[in-house]
Amino acid sequence: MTPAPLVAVICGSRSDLPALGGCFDTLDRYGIAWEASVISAHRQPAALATYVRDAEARGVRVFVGAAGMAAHLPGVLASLTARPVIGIPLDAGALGGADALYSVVQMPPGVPVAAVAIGSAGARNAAHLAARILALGDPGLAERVSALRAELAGGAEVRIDPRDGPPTARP
Ligand code: AIR
Repeated sequence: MTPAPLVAVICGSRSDLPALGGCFDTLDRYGIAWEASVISAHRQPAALATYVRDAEARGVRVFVGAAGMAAHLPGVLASLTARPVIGIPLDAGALGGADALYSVVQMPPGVPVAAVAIGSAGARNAAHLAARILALGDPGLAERVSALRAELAGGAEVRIDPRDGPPTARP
């Protein structure tokens, strides 16, 4: 039997999915069960509310919302649940993601969204942050978080020739 998802990733459009690959890969790397959905806060508000209620009942602990343009999806998620919400602003329009960043980060007091960076870097960090939240109640996952931090800490390259080779891949 597949484990019940602990993280729900929701994006506003199928056009957002290419930016989110790193989020799914990173959740897999931690061994965190996740599910993904495409539900626009503006186009399908009623479906979003129904989905959140159902996901909570199924045991989802952390919600990740990703959207571009006027990216209200993470904020609306935070209005629908008391569980942690991480918002990924995406570059989907003329403003290069700054529009989405402001929409995600400028939440009113009492309705928090943890905003990460614009685009694929933020998508990866959303997964890392979800892992750290879940690790508070999961010693095995806490070990995996520590192991990845140790891997990063060991990656310093001292006295390199900057003209040598391509940059190394980041987690
Ligand atoms: N979006 C969809 N509903 C509300 C918003 N803000 C976002 C999507 C996508 C962008 O609008 O998250 O980044 C363009 O969506 P589409 O479907 O036109 O490609």
